Amino acid sequence: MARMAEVLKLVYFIFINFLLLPSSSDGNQRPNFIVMLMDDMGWGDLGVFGEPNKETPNLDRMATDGMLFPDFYSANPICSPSRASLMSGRLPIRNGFYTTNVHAHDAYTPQNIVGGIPENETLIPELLKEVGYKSKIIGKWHLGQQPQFHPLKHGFDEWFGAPNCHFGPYDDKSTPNILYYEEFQIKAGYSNLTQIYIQEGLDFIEKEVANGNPFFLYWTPDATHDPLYASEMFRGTSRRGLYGDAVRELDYGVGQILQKLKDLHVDNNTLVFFSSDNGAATYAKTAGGSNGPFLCGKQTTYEGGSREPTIAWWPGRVKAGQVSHQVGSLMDLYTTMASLSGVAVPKDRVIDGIDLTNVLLTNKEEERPLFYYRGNELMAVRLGKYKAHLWTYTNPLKEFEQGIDFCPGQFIQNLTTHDQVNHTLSPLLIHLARDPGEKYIIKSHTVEYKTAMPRLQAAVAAHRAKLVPGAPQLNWCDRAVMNWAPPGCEKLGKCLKGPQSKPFKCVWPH
Ligand SMILES: *[C@@H]1O[C@H](CO)[C@@H](O)[C@H](O)[C@H]1NC(C)=O
Ligand SMILES: *[C@@H]1O[C@H](CO)[C@@H](O)[C@H](O)[C@H]1NC(C)=O
Ligand SMILES: *[C@@H]1O[C@H](CO)[C@@H](O)[C@H](O)[C@H]1NC(C)=O
Ligand SMILES: *[C@@H]1O[C@H](CO)[C@@H](O)[C@H](O)[C@H]1NC(C)=O
Ligand SMILES: CC(=O)N[C@H]1CO[C@H](CO)[C@@H](O)[C@@H]1O
Repeated sequence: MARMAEVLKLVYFIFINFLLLPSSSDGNQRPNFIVMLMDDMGWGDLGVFGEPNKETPNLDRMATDGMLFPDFYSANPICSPSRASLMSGRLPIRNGFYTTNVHAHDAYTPQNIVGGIPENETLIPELLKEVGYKSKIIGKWHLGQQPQFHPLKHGFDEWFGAPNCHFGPYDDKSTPNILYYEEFQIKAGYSNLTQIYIQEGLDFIEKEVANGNPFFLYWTPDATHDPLYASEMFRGTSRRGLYGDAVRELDYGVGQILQKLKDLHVDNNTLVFFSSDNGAATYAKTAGGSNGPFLCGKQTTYEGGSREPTIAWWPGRVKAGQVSHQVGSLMDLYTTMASLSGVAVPKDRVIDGIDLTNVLLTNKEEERPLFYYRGNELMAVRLGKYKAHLWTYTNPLKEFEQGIDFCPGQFIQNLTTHDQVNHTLSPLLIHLARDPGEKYIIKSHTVEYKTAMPRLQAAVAAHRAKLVPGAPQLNWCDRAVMNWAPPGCEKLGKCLKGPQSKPFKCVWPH
């Protein structure tokens, strides 16, 4: 029976592709987009970036067949602000994904967060919809817990996944469950969720190709975020333990999706980006990922916080085997997808993403400043090969003494400070090409410093002069907004009664 269905499916798709083939090879057709965004995966987790166990054959091949970006960043070293920036093309300080409760502290959208993505931010699926795209998000959203912030209210046609993180414990008493994680349980590191996310992705691609729609798939599984998980097929297969099992399963998923595009003959018309939302969670020690040669990890504005393992793949358009040292940002995907699909980005606001079309098609580089924010503070800036630290800060000493270490095995005098140190008057200068690990601070009396620093400071001044911070979305929490009675709970008979509304200022410990 199942075999029969498979055969019919195959016949159907051969037929459909026969019909579609002439238009698929027409270069003027709007390309499909797939953004594969991993969760807490580090720059150093891919074989192609030097991970010594070499367990990512599909990603390594994707890089060989496409363009590798060693100098690519997320807009923030933590999940929700990073994701909000990818979707809106704007820094968190503009789209509101930051807190003013504490100076320079990280904030995100836990289940009790009141705020979320503002109604007037125009997200990439909303832009693409104007020119006929169908969009689907599979996996983690993290742009707000309350229903008005959910993906279907912000341009996506379909959503399979959760509004939030999958860490519990969810007992339906102090913390209600997140619907999907109740249905698809993670038990002691075992879950079929990545397999389900892969299948959802393949089904969506098949459906939209059959319908002849240009599509945008935002594929964002979370198996590499604590609590880690992998399915039976992958458990125990990595030399690295459970984290490696999760990476191997995701790598397998990437291979499945790219193969599906080839089988449907839409590979030449589909731009696929692979990246991650922030640096690896170094505080998880050997249960987390690797940031390769970079300093510290997630939560920080050292390179390990936001350098991402990034690959672009577009057979026939992006030439195989290239490396681009373009200083790129996940926010650039917004502008690039808009440009390639022929839709204008909003003109009434600052868009921080730049158009990477020329980078992709001709491997040209464009100089641009990159701003590293932590919460409400601009901590560092990169321009060309130089980075200036305006502030240094890892995490509070008290927290560190309890064993939470964002920079395990790494201590750099004056740079990895537990106090927030303001270096704005004489920023700490690093040459990132000679010194990717940020080990050697260039002395302020040198000619090199005196030559490089004014350009970095001019970039900061220009940025600050135009900056109008958005209203902070991550200041207020309230247990009443938690997932007690999410949309659709009536149908499942799973609505819970939540507590009375009692807003309080969220506590952000670092
Ligand atoms: C959205 O509205 C808020 C509140 O009126 C305003 O501060 C912000 O600038 C607006 N954002 C955009 C992108 O128009
Ligand atoms: C995953 O799927 C397999 C095969 O269908 C099943 O045997 C197993 O119980 C599932 N595991 C979990 C954790 O749901
Ligand atoms: C895709 O592009 C490559 C390289 O230009 C070419 O060899 C191949 O035939 C193209 N495939 C299709 C299905 O158009
Ligand atoms: C950091 O130092 C600069 C230069 O002295 C100063 O203008 C700024 O107010 C300081 N920032 C804070 C938050 O103290
Ligand atoms: C530039 C800077 O902050 N330098 C400091 C580095 O750390 C030493 C030792 O604590 C201080 O003496 C320097 O002033």
